[in-house]
Amino acid sequence: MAEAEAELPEREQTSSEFVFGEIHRLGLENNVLELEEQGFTIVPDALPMDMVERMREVIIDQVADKNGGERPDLETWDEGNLPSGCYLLYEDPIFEKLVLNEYTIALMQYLLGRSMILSTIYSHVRAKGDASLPLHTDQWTLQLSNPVSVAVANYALVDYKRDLGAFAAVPGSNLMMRRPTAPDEVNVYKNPQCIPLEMSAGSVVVTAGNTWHGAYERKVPGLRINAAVVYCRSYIQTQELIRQGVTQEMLDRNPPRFGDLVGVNGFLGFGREGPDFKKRRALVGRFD
Ligand SMILES: O=C(O)CCC(=O)C(=O)O
Ligand SMILES: [Fe+2]
Repeated sequence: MAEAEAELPEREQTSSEFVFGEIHRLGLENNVLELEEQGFTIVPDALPMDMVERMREVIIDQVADKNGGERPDLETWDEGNLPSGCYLLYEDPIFEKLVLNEYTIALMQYLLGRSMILSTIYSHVRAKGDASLPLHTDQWTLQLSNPVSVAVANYALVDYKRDLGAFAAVPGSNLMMRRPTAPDEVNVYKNPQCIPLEMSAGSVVVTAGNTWHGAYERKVPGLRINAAVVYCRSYIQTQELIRQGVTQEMLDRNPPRFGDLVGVNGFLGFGREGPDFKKRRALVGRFD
């Protein structure tokens, strides 16, 4: 008996075994329920503080560069109107680590399947005087769907409180399967169902692509900075030119999963050398 068992070839894990294996390993079962019921979920303290501080510095450096050299102070800036941080994967290797955050990856794989790819690492930088961010859904280029094809992990890089510019969301809006349109639906202050998601710096809120979300105004001096990491299914056009910028050095210093996430291990997108059929994987179920 034991011998016969030993001869059985090891079966490859199915995608749902892979996805739920990670959810159970990290104890994220309640987060999955929240994603289904309210369309978003928070993982407190998903990042160490030294990483938060470093990312803030890199983002503020880029903002200063785009702002004619004037560097906004994290604690005191109150003029509003700052540029966003963009293409951050290529700004500093710390963002490579961010892309691989295991809590976010586990929850994103649940939403988007294991073949998901990175779409953008963006930073919304707001200060006193800036308007609130209207409620919207992130599945921009595709009709809303369930399961979704786009989702965002929004890392708080400063503490989120309502009047500090907290992330805003409408719990359960993911189940409505429509985008907000009426002016009172879209405005975070006027929509009675909209709530602030308050959390400390280093926490992440993962939001499905059909959930209504935005952000409150910052009413006190200082910057409100996040890192918004969007992932999508591999057939969606990425927001930033992620795959195009990847270097061998980046692949060498990261685990193999990084290559999958930045889209270099896909079957399509070949040049003169032709397709590598070994990379072809069927996308059949929602967790593939
Ligand atoms: O500024 C925010 O936190 C909201 C940003 C947002 O809409 C997103 O990350 O998709
Ligand atoms: Fe968004």
